[in-house]
Amino acid sequence: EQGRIHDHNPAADHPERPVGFGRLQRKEDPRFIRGQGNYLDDIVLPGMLHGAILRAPVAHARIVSIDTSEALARPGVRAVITGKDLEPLNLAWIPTLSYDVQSVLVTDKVRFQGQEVAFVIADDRYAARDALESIYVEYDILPPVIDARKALDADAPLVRDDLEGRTDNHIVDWECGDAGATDAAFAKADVVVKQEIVYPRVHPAPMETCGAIADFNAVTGDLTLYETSQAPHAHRTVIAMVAGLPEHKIHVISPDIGGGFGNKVGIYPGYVLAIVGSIVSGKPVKWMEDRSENLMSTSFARDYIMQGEIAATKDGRLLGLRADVLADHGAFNGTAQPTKYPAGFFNLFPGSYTWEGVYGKVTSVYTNKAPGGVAYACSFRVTEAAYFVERMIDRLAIELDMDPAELRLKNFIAPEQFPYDNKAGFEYDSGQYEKTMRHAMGLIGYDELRQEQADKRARGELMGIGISFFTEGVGAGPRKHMDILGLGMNDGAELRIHPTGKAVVRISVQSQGQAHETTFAQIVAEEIGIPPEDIEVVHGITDQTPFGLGTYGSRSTPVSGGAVALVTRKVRDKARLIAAAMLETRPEDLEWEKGRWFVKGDPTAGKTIQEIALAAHGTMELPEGVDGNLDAEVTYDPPNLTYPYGAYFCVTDIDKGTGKVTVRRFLAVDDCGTRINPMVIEGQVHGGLADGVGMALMEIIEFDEDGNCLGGSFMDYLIPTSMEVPDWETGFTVTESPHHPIGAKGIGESATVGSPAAIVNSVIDALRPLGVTAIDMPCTPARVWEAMQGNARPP
Ligand code: MCN
Ligand code: CUN
Repeated sequence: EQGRIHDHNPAADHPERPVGFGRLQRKEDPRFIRGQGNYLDDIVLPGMLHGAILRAPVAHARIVSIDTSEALARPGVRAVITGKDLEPLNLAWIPTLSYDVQSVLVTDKVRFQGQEVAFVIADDRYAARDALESIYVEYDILPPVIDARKALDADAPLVRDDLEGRTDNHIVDWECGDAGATDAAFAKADVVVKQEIVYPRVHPAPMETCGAIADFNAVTGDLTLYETSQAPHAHRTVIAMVAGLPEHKIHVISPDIGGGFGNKVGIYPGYVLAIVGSIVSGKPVKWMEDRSENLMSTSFARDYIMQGEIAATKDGRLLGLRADVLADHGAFNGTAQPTKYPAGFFNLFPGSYTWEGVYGKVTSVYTNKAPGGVAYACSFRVTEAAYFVERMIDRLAIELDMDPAELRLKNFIAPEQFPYDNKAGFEYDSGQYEKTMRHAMGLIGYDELRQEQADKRARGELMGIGISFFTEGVGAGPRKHMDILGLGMNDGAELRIHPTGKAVVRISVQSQGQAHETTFAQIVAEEIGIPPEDIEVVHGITDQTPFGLGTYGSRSTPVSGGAVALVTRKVRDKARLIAAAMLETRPEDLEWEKGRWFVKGDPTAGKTIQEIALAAHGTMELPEGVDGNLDAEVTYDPPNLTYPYGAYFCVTDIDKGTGKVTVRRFLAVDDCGTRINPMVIEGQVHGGLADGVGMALMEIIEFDEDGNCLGGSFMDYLIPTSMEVPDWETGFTVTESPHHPIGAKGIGESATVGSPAAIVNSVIDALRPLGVTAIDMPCTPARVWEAMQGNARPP
């Protein structure tokens, strides 16, 4: 029911041994903490060979020649494959997830540093890697396009001369909102502020890099493909289409995954090369990238240059918001989002507020950099949208000389306005923004912090308080609007209760660390009363699970979670018919309590789900229309996205001498509707907050003017450790999704979406006494120090 809120529900939060929702310990942890996980590189198949990829050392160059003869002659080397070898197989180029094509191995010219040039197959990893040094490639170096701002210049080099008829680096223009209504809103305004906001290129950098093992059986025609994949079913379909192999002969297995964060959604050249390698060698072939390969060539995130304009009355009523974005997609348009959303869900840029008019425009371009753009816990670009609007609100607060919390409180969408049309094409399902905001302000002690800050400022110390109040849209999606490569974004679920009352639920999504084996068992347990220990969750193996689109965009709970709740209810309904026959009564006369059906008015006359399961497989005469066994399957098509949100507060201290930023406190109050496992939710939030500190203060994938990647190792691409993050403070409110079967919304990306703006707003707030009104990420000591000298970019 809309509007139910419980700030804290200890009974649901800390039951001793939860039968359904609650703080259940993760089922997967015993194997992980004992080192018994089974990751891709743990898998060894008999006779397996190893592949290694030769990568381009330059960003833009025509290939003159490739000499592989010395490499082929080396001991242990079985084959060396180049683009020319792939051309007759029609595999030199493959489709991207955005209806572009990407190169598997270069045939014409290199388009980014680190691009795949040749593939060596050898008896072991060392032989394969060593042989790369014996391949001689002659490059004719071309001037690259590195700065997206120059990509559309008339004299810019053409990145994609392979595409017929193409004369420039423009990919697509996209818009949302109402330009006319926005102009009218701006015309009324007392105050208009412009601000450029850059969300730099960052990388998901999962702990486990990407890899694949292909095992092609030439006799049966079966291809077994082990791969680091967030979407095994979608990968199988795409591979069937690309490789021309029959889909039922392809068996994708996604084993334990050591973090995905959107990095494992796409299909990388290495996966295709492992398949080709297995077909040509007749042996299983493993390919596993190293850290630099991962950072330099696989899906990056963001790279949005955003021009913002915000309009308001002088007493702080928001009127209009404009966003004009230049998006750098790299050399191939490989962004992974629903087809109709080429800028992802940037439609969320109006945020949590009411406006008279909003207008957003995104132009994407090709550059000589690695492809990607949609990754790193982004909720399909809501990261960029939320960062944009939350920075703009703070920028306006500075102009109005108004408290940023007060400005937000004044303009929130009110609870009774839901479902709310955000004027940019999305309909928010539910929210109680003011309630959540005030809860967070109480938890952090907002007024006391402002007092402390005033005292410190009087002493010349730099302390900042930053706020971000974000709204996400997760759970793609309704199939009528949302597909990837034509595949509707729905998910299946199958539930089988065995004669002894133990259950197996099969799902189409794939955990990369989110604890699906625990939480999906909890959904079944909540709905049918079997303890979660007795419920096995099967995922990641296409042969054993129903079709569905996989895990990204925090869609597992909103979509697959809905499927699991509904399939369990279907089994429960079947159990009711069987129970009625067992109790010699009518199904309408039965009532459900967690775990059993009993006769209304006679609680002693009942059958547990375990008793019913046994009977369903037994010799009793089943009621008319009921078949034997206790199982069901569904496919769930969600009616809308779910819209989780949160109020985040960050307190920073800045060292005046060095510009070093210390995050002293961080509070995240999240609302993800019904909470399945509060411990897992907190884990998701803690991880996402650490991501936020990384992006706000340390992480960036930069390039020099020749296109050399300056972030290709963990020496240069800095990720936060326990030293850089505070002890997280969390809180929550619960506003159920009115359309989700259990009222749950996603949580997996909320903290990454919400936290960067809170941190950067806090840094700017700390630097206010020095006249600073803006700074771009990452707020490294050097950048902060420059801003302190009055050199912040933009001024
Ligand atoms: N959950 C819950 N109650 C809710 C919502 C979610 O208990 N109301 C639980 C779920 O049951 C699930 C977990 O929280 O166990 C995350 O659920 P959900 O929000 O549905 O997100 P997904 O499972 O679809 O995970 C995807 C999301 C994405 S897109 C990125 S990116 C990211 C993230 O998850 N990558 C991760 N968190 C990650 N966490 C780990 N450890 N590793 C990654 O690669
Ligand atoms: Cu955008 S990263 Mo997650 O959706 O896999």
